[in-house]
Amino acid sequence: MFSSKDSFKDSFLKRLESMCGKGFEEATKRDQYHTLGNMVREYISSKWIETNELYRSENKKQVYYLSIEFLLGRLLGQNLLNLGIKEVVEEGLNELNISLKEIEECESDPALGNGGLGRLAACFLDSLATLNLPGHGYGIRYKHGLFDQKIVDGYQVELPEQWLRHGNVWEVRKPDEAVEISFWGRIETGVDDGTLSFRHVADQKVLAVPYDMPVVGYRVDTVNTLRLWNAEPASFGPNQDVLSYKRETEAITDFLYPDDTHDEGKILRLKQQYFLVSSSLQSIIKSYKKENSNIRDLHHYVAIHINDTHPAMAVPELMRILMDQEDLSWEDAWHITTNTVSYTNHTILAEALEKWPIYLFKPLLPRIYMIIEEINERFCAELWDRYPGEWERIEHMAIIAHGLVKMAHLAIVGSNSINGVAKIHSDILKNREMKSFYEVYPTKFNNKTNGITHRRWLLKANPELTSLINDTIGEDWIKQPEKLIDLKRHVYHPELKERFAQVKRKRKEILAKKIADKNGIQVDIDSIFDVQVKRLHAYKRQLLNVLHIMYLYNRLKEDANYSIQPRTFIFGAKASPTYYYAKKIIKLIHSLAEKVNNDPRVSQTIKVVFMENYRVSLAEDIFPAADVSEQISTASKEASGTGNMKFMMNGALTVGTLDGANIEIMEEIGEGNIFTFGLTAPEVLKYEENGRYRSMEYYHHDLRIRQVIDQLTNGFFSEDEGEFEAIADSLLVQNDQYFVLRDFASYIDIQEKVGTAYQDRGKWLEQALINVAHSGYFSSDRTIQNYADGIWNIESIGVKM
Ligand code: 7GP
Repeated sequence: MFSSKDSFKDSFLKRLESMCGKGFEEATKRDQYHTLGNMVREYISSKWIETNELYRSENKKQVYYLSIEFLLGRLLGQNLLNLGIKEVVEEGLNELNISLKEIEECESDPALGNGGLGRLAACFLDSLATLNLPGHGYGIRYKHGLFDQKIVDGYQVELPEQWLRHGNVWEVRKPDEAVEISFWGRIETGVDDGTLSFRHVADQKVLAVPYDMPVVGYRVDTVNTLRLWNAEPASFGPNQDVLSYKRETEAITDFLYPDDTHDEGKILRLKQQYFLVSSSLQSIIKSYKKENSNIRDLHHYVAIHINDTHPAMAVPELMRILMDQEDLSWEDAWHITTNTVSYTNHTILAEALEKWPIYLFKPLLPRIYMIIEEINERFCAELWDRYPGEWERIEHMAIIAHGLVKMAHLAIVGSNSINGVAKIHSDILKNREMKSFYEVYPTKFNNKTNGITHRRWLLKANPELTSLINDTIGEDWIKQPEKLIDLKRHVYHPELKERFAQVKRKRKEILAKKIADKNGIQVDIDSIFDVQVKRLHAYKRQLLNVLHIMYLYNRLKEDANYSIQPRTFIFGAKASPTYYYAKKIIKLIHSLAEKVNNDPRVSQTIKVVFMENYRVSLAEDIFPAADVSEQISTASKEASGTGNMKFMMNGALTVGTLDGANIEIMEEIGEGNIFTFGLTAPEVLKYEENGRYRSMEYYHHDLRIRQVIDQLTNGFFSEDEGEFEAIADSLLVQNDQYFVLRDFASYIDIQEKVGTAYQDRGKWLEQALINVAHSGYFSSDRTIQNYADGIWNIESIGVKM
């Protein structure tokens, strides 16, 4: 089918007819997409079967990555690339006058995630398969992924996302492997051989039906599985209100919660979490039991990873299965469970820490709650032995306290490994946020610095840069990304620099065209493309970026002689639908864009662009075109960041605080190749402790600050002077929780340096190339190998066809 372009063309045309019931002439782009997708999936299936058979016959340890989010992005292009059939397909299609790129655009982004945590899970799947590691994702098949963002008059409007509307060519429904999930009801107590036994008698049963998607490794025969669960009615009993039962069950997988670092605390979310955990564990245990007779060996063959605390009920659910179904004692079940489960923390923001009220939890999941109570009692008893009389400490560490179940505590106590996602983040966990737990379990805590898959974020997103690297250092780096460092020897060669400049220019042209089409704004290719794309959050400080632009606007207006390197400020961000402040920032960016872009003189120097509906596919056009990467979170608040790595890999220079992985990026490339500014994490934490920060002082003492803050409420932007009052209040009345004003001056300074540095073109290009050369360390292949060796204890299994 894909052996040559002629055989491809042949099969494609035949398949198009048989699948769509149309001739070539009538077929739409979407028909072509479905045809090609179908052919690729079929091509994958033999490798997929082979992989599964090998995993069964080798019977080695496998890891299951449980995550409430997988932010995959489009799959057609990535699969073609990984399978090594992209060229054949592209050439064949060209001869039929079809553009592969246009076909790819028919695929809707599977946006089953919000941001960092979900995208990391997707990068990890790609690395697991590529490294031939037996590892699979388990998640939820949301009918509606993250909302589509429309901007209307500068305001964000959310539209339901519809990725399944035209079907999903990659999935295979497996009704035979469906399992039942129990909610509500009561616990039946029995006596077996003199010991008490418990059983949950459910009031509501829901069917979890798996949809499997293949995860194709790069140029290997390994095809792992992403299993996404769909909720359906289990069976209809007599006297049942059939319609409402159907509605209630299906609601479980209807939509993704559009919040990332904020905890919603709704019962539907709790149902989603248990639904994911229970279906995944039942399925994992079933397949384990097919090959293994002794359940007591489970932890030697199975590792279960929980991506943040959303799947933390894996701990009590595994206990339930081992005790209530496999008849193990508490002690044996606990030994197996804690040796099976490991946990990653993704944020220290207090508002993200999941705490479930008992009154919601206990009636919905009575047996799970009962097990958590027992885990808690035993844990507190241990603490009591260790810290006799220290009530406060024990209350503070308890899993259940003050009417709440604390999911992070459950995850820590019930797992064998707790990791942060960048050095500084893991240190903050150990020394502050989770200090008391670190004292009890010092060996459980570790760091695994995040990474990104260079296959999507370089090979797929930036083929131009990929070819240039191949021409310069050969292709070994693709399989061994750390070899990108070989580029370093060449960064001073004028020819390489010139070719890199051409690549960047071409990618800026592509993005500029998109901006012209979508926003109707003409941007200057020779200006610095200065980009901040990520979720909208106060701690990420898009506001600091905005205030800097306002300051530049004011200077340019006031001083006809003020001259700077022209810049295009590009934003992309979704705000959680209920996050009032974040939505106001989006409106502010639009108001600012209107002011700046419509000023005949200022707009010759700076422009502001907000790109609607930021998502994986759009990101693939943005990263390659960036000159400057904005990573300006309040130090200590961004656990790692991964956008920072994507920019670096595409040769953008970072303007950043010493936060998250920015620090490790700096360590890799050297202080001279990054623009850092602002408070450090210890300084921020100290302010937070001593409460000595007074934002008002900065307002009074810095005229630049006073001017821009006054402009938020004096009618400068809008007739409605109240429009941005909440933002001004956050900075002054609420004492600027994220130290925007404190870091303002140092941000302005560093941005001035950026402008000057850009004018030394030769040096800038060298620095950009140094960034690319060092980005190999931030490949998720390195991260996943660290997890495999340091946490999961799994080995690669080479599938060979
Ligand atoms: C994010 C962190 O904010 C980001 O710094 C990190 O790079 C990313 O995870 C991957 O580790 N956190 C989330 O996306 C999130 O939802 C709440 O955190 C649990």
